Amino acid sequence: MREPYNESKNRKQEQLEKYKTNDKDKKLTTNQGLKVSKDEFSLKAGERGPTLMEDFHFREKMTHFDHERIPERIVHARGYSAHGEFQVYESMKEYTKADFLNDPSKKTPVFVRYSTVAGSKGSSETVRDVRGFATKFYTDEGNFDLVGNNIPVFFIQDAMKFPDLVHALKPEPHDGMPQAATAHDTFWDFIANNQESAHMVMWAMSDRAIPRSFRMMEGFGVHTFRLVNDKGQAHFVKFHWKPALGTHSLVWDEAQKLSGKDADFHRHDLAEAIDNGDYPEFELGVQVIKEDDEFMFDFDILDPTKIWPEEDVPVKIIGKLTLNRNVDNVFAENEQVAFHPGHVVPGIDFTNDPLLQVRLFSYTDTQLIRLGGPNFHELPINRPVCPFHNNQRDGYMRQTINTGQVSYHKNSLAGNTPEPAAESEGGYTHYQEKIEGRKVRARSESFKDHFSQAAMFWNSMSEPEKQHIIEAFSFELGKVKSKSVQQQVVDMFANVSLDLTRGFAEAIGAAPPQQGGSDVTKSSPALSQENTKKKPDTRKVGVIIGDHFNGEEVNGVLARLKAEGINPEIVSDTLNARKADNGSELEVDHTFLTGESVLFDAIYVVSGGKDESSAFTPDALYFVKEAFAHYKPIGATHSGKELLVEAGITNTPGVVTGEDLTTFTKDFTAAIAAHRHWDRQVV
Ligand code: HDD
Repeated sequence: MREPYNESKNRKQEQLEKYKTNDKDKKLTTNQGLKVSKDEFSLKAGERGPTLMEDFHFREKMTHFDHERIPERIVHARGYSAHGEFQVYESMKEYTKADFLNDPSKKTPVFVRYSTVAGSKGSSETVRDVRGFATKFYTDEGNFDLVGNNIPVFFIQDAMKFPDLVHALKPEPHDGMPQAATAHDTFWDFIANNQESAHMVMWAMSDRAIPRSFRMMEGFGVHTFRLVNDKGQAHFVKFHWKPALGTHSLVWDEAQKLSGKDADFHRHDLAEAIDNGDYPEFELGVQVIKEDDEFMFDFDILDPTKIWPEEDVPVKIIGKLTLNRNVDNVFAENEQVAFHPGHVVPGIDFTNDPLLQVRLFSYTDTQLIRLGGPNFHELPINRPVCPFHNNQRDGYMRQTINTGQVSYHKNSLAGNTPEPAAESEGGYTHYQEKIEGRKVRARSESFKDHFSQAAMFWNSMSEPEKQHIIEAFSFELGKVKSKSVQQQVVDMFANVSLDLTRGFAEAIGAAPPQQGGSDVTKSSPALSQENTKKKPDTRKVGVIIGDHFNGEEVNGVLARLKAEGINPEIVSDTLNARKADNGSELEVDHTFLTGESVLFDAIYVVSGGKDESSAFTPDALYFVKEAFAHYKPIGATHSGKELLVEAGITNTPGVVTGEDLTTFTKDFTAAIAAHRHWDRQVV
């Protein structure tokens, strides 16, 4: 466990403190501060009589309750957040004048909200979907929001189509189904008829769309932004978040089961990690392209359906984000936070990416309805940590009391203040890009190749990853009812790969494509999760145990696993502590009923019965078989080995058995670090 985080150092935390209140040990009052004498009964005309209008206490309580809900976000409704801080490793002055990227000694407070896109606020978290990764940097020059996703491209190129995309992917309007899923007709009809989506769909059908944890996924700003330095020189930039723990995923069967076993799986994981002091870390990376090199690529760098392959444009790692504090109140922070890609600071500017351009309109607009008016910037979570002054006034729920006579510019009565700041004083100036052209509604010719990078993505996958993509298409299109839509999708993705489409056409009863395929042979190794970091840190191991276990050995293994940063949790058929042969005891964390195998990264089987001598419980057998089928590492000692035999699990990759404490733990830790063992035969 690390040093506890010191809140007093963080300016945003100091600011939020002022708004916090705690009702414990206080007298109950109305919102007018009146102490109330009873809170259980309404005021009645007689004990058995009707409730009276006069009962202001009842009316206030009920009216407030009736108005507790606000509209959920139209997309990204289901989300969870944490506080933290960001620090740049070295000054980025050469590229940007953004103060928080110039000073390596400066810690900038941040608030990050992770989300799914399609589902409602109460939907499950392990569904197949894009994940939002939105970061608010509370800089000394104002808030900078990096409103990204865990997938580096987008479904469409022009935000004009965004309402259509979202209508197609949300539950179908006539029956309101399915929830939080794209496995239905309208989504795939949209895809087949808007083929710029091909690249993004490849990512969405890959393991990236079922992340193991918010802590184990990459983040991307998606658009091409501009960095501008203090000499006014600009570079094109793409932003990346790289997770310290690597990029890892669930398997589909596991993700679906988790939806039922723990619909809060990802928020549990995030909150628990922070509570344990296992602070999630992400490094910020930038890909930078000189202005003069804008047209050097075989794609348009402003097209949001394209990546800049990391092998061609390396990602320069420039700083670290650490999440070190859970939210205190989910509504006040997670729900009321308002992100906006247009919240920028001097040194960061936009490009003409048509998706970004319209996002710059949409986000303020949506907060007006969602948060109820134009003063949402005054909500504690949204306030900048630097002062803000202007002539905006009034509106619903205004909290600031602006004193003085003047609320207009220019003026003489207040000495023409608040006054605009010169660029040298930090005044934001837009990059003076030269623009020429005719007014048209059109897609740029340079945006018309929809399949080359989709094919590159496919080429970059390992064999297991390719198989998972085929299975994802088979599942999603298997749920589609329209034969025509199914066939259109097969024909569309024949432009990406014939192997891919032949892989799922049969499963969905469509005609395999006779022609198509792609000439693209290029691959980008950075796209495969096989090549990610593999570490055992913070992995959860379910330890299956009964009484009379070998105390010395098991305690030794557990201590060694913990020393590797692994978190073992004990699972048995009762929550009573289990007794070892040497008299020691282990507290039990879960029963087989409450601690399913899908909640763990790996299983350590010590014994599978009530004690070493009794028969294995069916629950223990199921537990181990299920973990095996999800390619998880399994370690066994003593009678645990017999359980593996009974479960039909032999000596296959990722299965570690042994009695020598040191060797067993070393091999098991390596198996855990590997995440999943795809080379295992699962029948
Ligand atoms: Fe968006 C929310 C990310 C395209 C319109 N978007 C939202 C959130 C994330 C993204 C992470 C949740 C923020 C939070 O946690 O509160 N959106 C993206 C990315 C996109 C993208 C990476 C493509 C590169 N979005 C996009 C377009 C539009 C929108 C093209 C419309 C023109 N997005 C919205 C929105 C939301 C939103 C409707 C819903 C809630 C909110 O803004 O605050 O305005």
